[in-house]
Amino acid sequence: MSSLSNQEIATLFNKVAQMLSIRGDNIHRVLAYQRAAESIGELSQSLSQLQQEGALTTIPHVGATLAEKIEEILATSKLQFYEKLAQEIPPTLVELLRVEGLGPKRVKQVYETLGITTLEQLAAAAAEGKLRDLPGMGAKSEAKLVAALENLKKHGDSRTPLGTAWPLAQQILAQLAQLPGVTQTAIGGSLRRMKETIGDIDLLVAAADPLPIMAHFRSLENVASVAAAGPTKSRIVLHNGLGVDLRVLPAERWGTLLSYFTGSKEHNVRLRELALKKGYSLNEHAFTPLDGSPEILCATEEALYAQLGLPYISPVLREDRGEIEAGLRGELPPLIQTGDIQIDLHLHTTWSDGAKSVRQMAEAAKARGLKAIVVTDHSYGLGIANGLDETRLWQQAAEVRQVDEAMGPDFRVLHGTEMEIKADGSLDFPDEVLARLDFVIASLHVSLSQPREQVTQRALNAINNPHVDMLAHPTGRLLPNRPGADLDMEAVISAAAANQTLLEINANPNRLDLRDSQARRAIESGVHLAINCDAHHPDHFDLLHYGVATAQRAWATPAHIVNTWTIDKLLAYINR
Ligand code: DGT
Ligand code: CA
Ligand code: CA
Ligand code: ZN
Repeated sequence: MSSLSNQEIATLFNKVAQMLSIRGDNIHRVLAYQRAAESIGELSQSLSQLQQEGALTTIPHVGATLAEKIEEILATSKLQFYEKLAQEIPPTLVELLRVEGLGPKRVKQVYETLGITTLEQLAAAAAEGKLRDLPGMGAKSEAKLVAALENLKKHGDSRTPLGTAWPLAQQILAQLAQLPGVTQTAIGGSLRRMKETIGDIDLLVAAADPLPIMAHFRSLENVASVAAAGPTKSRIVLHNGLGVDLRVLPAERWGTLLSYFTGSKEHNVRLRELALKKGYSLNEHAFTPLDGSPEILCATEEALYAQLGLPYISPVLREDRGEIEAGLRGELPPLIQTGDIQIDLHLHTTWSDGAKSVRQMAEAAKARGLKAIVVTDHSYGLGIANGLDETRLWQQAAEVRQVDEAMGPDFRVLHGTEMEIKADGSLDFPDEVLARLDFVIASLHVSLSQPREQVTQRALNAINNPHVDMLAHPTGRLLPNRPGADLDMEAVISAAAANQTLLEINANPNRLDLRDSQARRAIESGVHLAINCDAHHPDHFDLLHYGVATAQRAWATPAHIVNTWTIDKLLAYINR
């Protein structure tokens, strides 16, 4: 069975770093764990593979000591050092560091003086006015803390990003699929609906005898604890804190099982209402006629929907946002599919903060069946990303033309920029530079917390510039907890519609920006959308499906998404 993933080990190291900082350890020791966590998070190879090659110490910021710790984790799924540290510094204290303005010293203070170990206890103490009398506090800082706690509660719940949960679920499902007696497996819940964040993973299995499957599930290697163990339902908690529910029913009930546990709750309520109107009660087991005649089993979801007089409704639409009505009218949209995507308009190379050359990125895109890309490295305003000034921009243009030639007639490589919208609302390049590029992206990366009016005006400045073709990841949010700019999205959407400026659905699962609801508004307002991977590494092209799913949740059809067009059609649309 599998050992902890790179991501889980990186998370553990980060946790250790934060616990050390609360304990008051030397900053270098804290940073050592933090930097190692960062490098591990960016590895493209698995740690166990590196270990087998004896190459753990080739990881940046991983020396002999940390390599030993990684080996221990890989072998035992545990870290003694962490277990010991946890007896001194309760791991839940790390949660307190998420409160804005609360540093490690203060966390230690509230723990040592008031015995506070959780966010809830902290909120209660603040509400009771117990914090203002601590040395260095006061009524004013207490009030600030209350506000920060409320903000965290609103935006920072503990949901897991889609991109984290998806591979984990696939991995567990693949193991269950191999068990004897298993005839069907599926992901259910919000994960099957491809919501941007996931409360827990729901897994569904069809098998005549659930017991051995349940037993195997509860003994999977990455299980931290078993929260429930029933005859047809179990719940485990993984080491990263994510809960996983498993339900097992016989194959002849697969359709009702899958439908029920795919949800959403709201969609299910509507299905049950429809069923009642037709004289049945509906649950995960079957349709049960109210007149006492025998139950009706559905082996497929298609059969279930047909029983209700509905066409099959894709899981991504099951949110009770009009899909039932559209289904009854026969007007469900023909949703965009990943295979419809032909071009990617937003990616990075070693010219700025990307990992690979123009040529390597082009080859990677071509290998995935794309027909064209636009190279859009950062502009100089984003100094930390090694953004390009004009001189380097035109040097890069020459290289891009060369690679375009070299790739042959069936693959096009165009030259653009991802240009900073500066804090004062001005753009990084003058119009005459922009006019000479094939494609111009404008992005907000800095000063995202400006007041709504100010930050919206910055976005509008870019959209209203005739040389700007697309606004990338419009709000700049990062999932699950960084909310992004407080944009007046209606104003942004109307300006984009008026100027024929594209808005992006950034496919990176940490972004998914525009989000589904905003993308749907944009489509309804006549804005064309682009789905791009914002690839900084060839692997990132594989994130496309997250962006496509978000577009599907926005009811997007191929006609709404410019990446389904040929590059010539796109260039004509943006007047180049
Ligand atoms: P999540 O986990 O918060 O991201 O969202 P879901 O949708 O995965 O919700 P979850 O895990 O609580 O339940 C999975 C599905 O099971 C849910 O989408 C619909 C179904 N379900 C759960 N509880 C209820 C319920 O009380 N009523 C109905 N109708 N369906 C339920
Ligand atoms: Ca769930
Ligand atoms: Ca669940
Ligand atoms: Zn980018």
